[in-house]
Amino acid sequence: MARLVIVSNRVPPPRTTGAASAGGLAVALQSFVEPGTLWFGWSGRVVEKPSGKPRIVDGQGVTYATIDLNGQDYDRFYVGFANSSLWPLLHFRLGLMRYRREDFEGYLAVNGDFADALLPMLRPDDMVWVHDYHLIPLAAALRARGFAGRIGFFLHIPFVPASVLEALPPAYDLLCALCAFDVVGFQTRTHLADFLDCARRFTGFTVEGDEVVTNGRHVRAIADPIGIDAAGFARVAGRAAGTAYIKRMRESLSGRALAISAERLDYSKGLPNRFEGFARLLARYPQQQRHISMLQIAARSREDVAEYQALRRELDRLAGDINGRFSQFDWVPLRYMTQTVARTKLAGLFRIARIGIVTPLRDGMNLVAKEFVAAQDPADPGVLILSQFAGAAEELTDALLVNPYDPDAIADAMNTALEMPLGERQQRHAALRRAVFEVTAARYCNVFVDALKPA
Ligand code: GDG
Repeated sequence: MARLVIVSNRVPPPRTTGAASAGGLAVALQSFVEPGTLWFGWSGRVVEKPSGKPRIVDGQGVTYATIDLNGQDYDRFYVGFANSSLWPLLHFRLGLMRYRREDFEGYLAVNGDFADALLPMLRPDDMVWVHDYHLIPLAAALRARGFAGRIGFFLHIPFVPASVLEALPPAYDLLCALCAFDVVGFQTRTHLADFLDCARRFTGFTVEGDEVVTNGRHVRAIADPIGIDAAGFARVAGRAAGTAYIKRMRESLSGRALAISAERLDYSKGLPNRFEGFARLLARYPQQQRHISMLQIAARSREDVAEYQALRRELDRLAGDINGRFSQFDWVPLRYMTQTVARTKLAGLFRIARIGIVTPLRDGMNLVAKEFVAAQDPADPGVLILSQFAGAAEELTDALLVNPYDPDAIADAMNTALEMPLGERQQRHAALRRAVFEVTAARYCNVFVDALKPA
């Protein structure tokens, strides 16, 4: 059987269990990789003179190979084009997009370095599965160096309509680069349709059904929503609920309902609006004061990007405002942490929460929404409040769907969730649970790999 080669910007530490890793990609793939798989990417290290030779570590039969970056590459490729141009653009935030030609050149150069380091490790019949927006030019770079095997790409974040994409100066180059893959995968049908429309408009290639035809080659585009190991997460959550950590949490709540949010501290996640929504709940529904405690876990992320530093300052201020305004001497409404929490503890916290609040302004999928659902006790489940602009909203239609730009809508949904009778909570949760147990991480991987297999 053909070997699977996974390429992603960051490579997780070999087979960790329960370690704090606040990224959706690693979480979904870690459980799927089989012995024999090669996983290649950046080590996360910045050094003065990278050797260009991969460092190889074996973890339960999986080979992890990583290379280092130098400071200039890190600035241009990672901080620059990937996280200051593509990330905001593909989350519909043109006002935050910063583009510099040298950043794009650095992005192409690092993709070339990835291809140089990976190529000697590849066998002709390998299936290469490339992940996410950092590595869009990798197929073209591998092809230019003579690799003729199958290469697929999955975009974890949203794809945008042509009227948004056209703001990016190298939009044409990126679309051509995407068309160098054999399979291109997206989280939702909406992202897929936007990609096909952009390919048609920007490149002049023809589109036939869900395929782009480029000089006789066919690029197949698929929608393949990512999921979680739902049964595994439910088990971990159930077990965690009995631990001393969760017992301490329950004691600290003194019978109050817990509302929980957890994510990377990122401007796509809609944190300021959510904080304002919570403040409006307390102001407009004063009867809920003292009956609710909100826990926001916002794991620090991309601290070298200026927008993330600004967001952190804004959240510090908003959290202080809310607690200054509403706290009583024996009740603090908002608990705000920027450290990561171990995965098992997080699962236990989800389990005992009465409300899960997931309100990104845009999100490719959002796995936290799915984890929250899986973690609930079906007999007495919590309520999920979910942004209509998360990819997950296409599947999780029985959540309380809100427009995350409207803090009053968030406040109303929180009040509805607090007042929701048990029967309705159970009904909604049963439907959500079916969806989360159907579209799992394993299904996501199998669908992609099946599409990538040679015909
Ligand atoms: C990208 C796309 C897409 C969060 N805080 C902690 C922690 N987490 C874990 C969550 C979840 C993962 O990190 C986050 O996944 P998301 O999907 O919610 O978000 P992104 O990191 O932005 O991921 C996203 C995803 O890729 C997969 O395709 O869904 O749309 O943006 O598993 O539980 N984990 C621990 N401590 C924390 O404090 N241990």
